[in-house]
Amino acid sequence: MKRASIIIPTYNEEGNIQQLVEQVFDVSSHVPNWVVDVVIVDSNSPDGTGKVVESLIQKYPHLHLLKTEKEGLGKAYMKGFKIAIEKLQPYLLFEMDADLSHDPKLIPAFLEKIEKGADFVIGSRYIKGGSIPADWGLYRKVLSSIGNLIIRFGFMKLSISDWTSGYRAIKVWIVKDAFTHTEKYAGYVFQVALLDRAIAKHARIAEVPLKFIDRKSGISKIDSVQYIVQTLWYVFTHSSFIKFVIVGLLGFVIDFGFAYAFINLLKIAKAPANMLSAEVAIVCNFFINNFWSFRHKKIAGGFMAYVGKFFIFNFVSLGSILIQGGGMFLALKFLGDTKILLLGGLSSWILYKVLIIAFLIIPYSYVLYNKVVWKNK
Ligand SMILES: Nc1nc2c(ncn2[C@@H]2O[C@H](COP(=O)(O)OP(=O)(O)OP(=O)(O)O)[C@@H](O)[C@H]2O)c(=O)[nH]1
Ligand SMILES: [Mg+2]
Repeated sequence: MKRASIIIPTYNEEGNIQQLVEQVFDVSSHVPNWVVDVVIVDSNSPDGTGKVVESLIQKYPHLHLLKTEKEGLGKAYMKGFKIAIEKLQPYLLFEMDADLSHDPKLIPAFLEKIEKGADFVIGSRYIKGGSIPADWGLYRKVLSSIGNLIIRFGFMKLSISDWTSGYRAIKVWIVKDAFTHTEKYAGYVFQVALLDRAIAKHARIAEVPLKFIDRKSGISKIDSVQYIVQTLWYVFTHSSFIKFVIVGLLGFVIDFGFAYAFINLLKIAKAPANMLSAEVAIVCNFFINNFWSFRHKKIAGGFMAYVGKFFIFNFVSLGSILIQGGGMFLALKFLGDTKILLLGGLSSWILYKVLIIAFLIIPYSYVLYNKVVWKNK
């Protein structure tokens, strides 16, 4: 028999906790091969959540209560994980919200994925069969889905559809390995930090569809502004994206300078001049990206691997040049080759170039650099 510990942080969940505990033990009594414990980490909820749990402990010997200060969701999870690992010696840890948003009936689906070899299973609202509540306001829907897209794109890990879900099953070795990293994240961003760390350690990630049910009792504890700021900051500081953007900006300066010189000094026509200047910038970017932005994925395997990647890089760059040239050609043809009075008489090609780079070249390059040139193993 393997042991799983379900960690449930609570803050003012008096109206939900009894029903949740009953449901969890009902489901877990039917799973073969697993002994399931539940650890409630209650941050001294003023509404008496802790009292309810204490009374339930009489009935459920596998129910445990850890009382903590209110220091945020991440801290509550870390404390719950530590105590469970120490006292219960689990093989697997679960994260689950207390507000009945996470249906305990999914527990067997998580265990099945683990038994099939996954290390980290996510209850995902964004894969087929999963969903977010239909009655969520537009603001929350947009925030959740755009937020996830930014994280997926930032880390260029598009295969994981739900980074922020708080319903997860995680093997103990991952949590132990992540301790020193995740300890720095007290709030909700802890979830992103833990998953990021698991990926860095090559954990096998799987997802099960989760139909997220909106809470019926109690209120949300999430501080959206703090969460958004911390999550964006985490993505920027832990992914290659910010360095990639800096290198891109440098490339932009080189590109711009050369384009300007080609057009104004050498009198080359605008479209080919832009293609040429882009090529100069792209070659510079290859070296800086390899030795800085994507240093952790630096081209390995000797001289020939290097030559091969350089060849591929040039092929990818060709796409960039074609987009630049084609975009510029179309823009000049259909939008006009004039001076824009609203922008102080700026030549229109300059504006087109900025827009082409921001909205076409950056996404195109970031995806291909990650997925083709500096691909992980
Ligand atoms: N122990 C502890 N639990 C917390 C803390 N903050 C939130 N929680 C719990 O973490 C879980 C998720 O919090 P929620 O407020 O439901 O956040 P959410 O699920 O993102 O948002 P809603 O579902 O809209 O409420 C719930 O079980 C909360 O009670 C905290 O500081 N300490
Ligand atoms: Mg909730």
